[in-house]
Formats: sequence, structure tokens, C-alpha cells
Amino acid sequence: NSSAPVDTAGKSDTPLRGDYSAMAADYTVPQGWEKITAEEHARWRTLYDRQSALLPRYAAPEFLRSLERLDARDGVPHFDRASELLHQATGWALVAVPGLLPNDVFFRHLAAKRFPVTNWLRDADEMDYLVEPDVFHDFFGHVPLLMHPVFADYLQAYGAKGAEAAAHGGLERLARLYWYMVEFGLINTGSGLRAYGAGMLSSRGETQYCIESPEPNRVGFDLERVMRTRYRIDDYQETYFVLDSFDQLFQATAQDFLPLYAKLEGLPDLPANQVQAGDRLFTAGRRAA
Ligand code: HBI
Ligand code: FE
Repeated sequence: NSSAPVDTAGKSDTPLRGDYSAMAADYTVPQGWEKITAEEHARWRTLYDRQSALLPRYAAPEFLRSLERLDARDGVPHFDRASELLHQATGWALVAVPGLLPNDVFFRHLAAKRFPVTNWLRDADEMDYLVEPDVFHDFFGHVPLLMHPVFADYLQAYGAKGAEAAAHGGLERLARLYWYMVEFGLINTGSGLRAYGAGMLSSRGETQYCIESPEPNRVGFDLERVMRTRYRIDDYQETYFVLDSFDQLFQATAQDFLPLYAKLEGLPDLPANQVQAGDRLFTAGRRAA
């Protein structure tokens, strides 16, 4: 399979796994659901059951409720069927893609309320970690919150910022916002912090680590702070940001980002493992410098 010319915000430039040879201009491909083997459906159930067991204790209640409505336990979901449910709930649809997309293509899909879902499943020896997002990360991790109206509206507004960011040097800021608040976000509930990020909830280790470990910093969400903070793609996060509500994230994204990009130009990036003066601290990590 040819490696696509994909700029994924600094992700590894090794050839990508998916088959990009038969894709449409917008990088979509047929899901190929009928070609999924019984062994792959069984692997999906193993991943699904393993993660579901952790959700009551660690996941945001909205995530748990939405996942149940998707009824996706029996095997790799059929994207068109899930899209019907999704469309009724928030007007979104799923599109099958071979894997990571160039930023501009990815943002264009989000702006049009289309969520790109990878159409292949990890191998049996990658149950705990894989470099690129597969269908389990994308569907189990991302799709439940697309059923939540406020979060779905946030993601559409986020995608709409993409073209403008590309034209004003804001792509890396936007990638950080996605990374910290879509992939690795925590939310403060009446009964403590809960995970809602796709990167955490599709990973057995990080689902527990992000709530239980004394290692990472847990800092109250602040848009500028997030846009200035570097991240790593190859290990558990050193800082997690905490929302008071999904509406907080939607409101933050409703504002004009251009003055922000200009202001942040003159400020240094922040390392992921340090607490900053002015941080609203939930927990200071053991390694906080
Ligand atoms: N492509 N398929 C896919 N899924 C993603 O989550 C994704 C992507 N391309 C780029 C990307 N994420 C990030 O760089 C975003 O911040 C843009
Ligand atoms: Fe993701």
C-alpha cells in the first residue's frame, strides 16, 4: 500500500499502514465491512469488553451512556448503521478512511460533520498499543462523544477553524488543542475527575493512569495554556487538562483565534512536564519540575 503524502502534525513519517491506493479525492474509502473476518470481530469484542470494564470507574458518564446507545459490542461496527444513529443524535456521519489524513483534509471533514474512522483493526500483538489510530481507537474512542450535542458542536467548530489556522500559522496550536482536549481530556464531575479523551479511553493503561497516577500534572483547562504546551505522541501524557463542562470547551472555541495566534507568536512554548504560575492545579505531578 502506498504511503500517502500525509502531514499529520509531526507524526512519524514512516509509511502509513492503510491502503491509500483506492481512495476518493477526500481520502474516503469503502469500509469493506463484509471483508472483516470472524477472528477480527472476536478481537474487537476482546478490546471492547476489556475497555468497557474500566468505564464505570474512570469514564465521564456522558461517554458511557453514548457508548451503550451505539450498541457496538458484537463486532466491528458497520459505519453506515452507526451513522444513522449519529445523524439522529447530532447530525454527524462517519466516513471510512485508510488512516491518518493530512490536516487540511481532516479539518474539512470535521467542519462538514463527517468523522473519519480508520477501516482496519490492529493486529493481535498490538492489543495494548499501536502508533496509528485503528478502527477501535477511532470508533470506541471518538464516536461516543459525537452523540453528545455540545461536544459534537465543539468538534464541528474546531474543524471550521482549520482552514483559517493553516492561513495564519495556527496549525500546531490547533493540533495541541485537539491532542489535549479531544484525545486526552479530563472532566471534573461531582464525584471527581473522569476521562473523556479518545486516546485514554481506547487504551487500557492510560484509562487508569490518567486518573490514578500521582505522576502527571492535572491542570484546569485554559485555551492559551493548552495552545502553548508541547505534547508527546509516544508515551502517557505528562499533563492532563481538566474541563468543568463540555460547554466550556465549546465556548472557548467560539471565540476568534486570530488574535490568539498573534499573541502566542511572541510567547515561548511550554514543556509538557512543568506546572506554570497561574495554573489552576488539580494535582501537581510527582515529577513536576
Ligand atoms: N487523521 N484520520 C485522522 N484522524 C485524526 O485524528 C487525525 C488525522 N490527521 C491529523 C490529526 N488527526 C491531527 O494532527 C489533528 O490535530 C489535526
Ligand atoms: Fe484520535
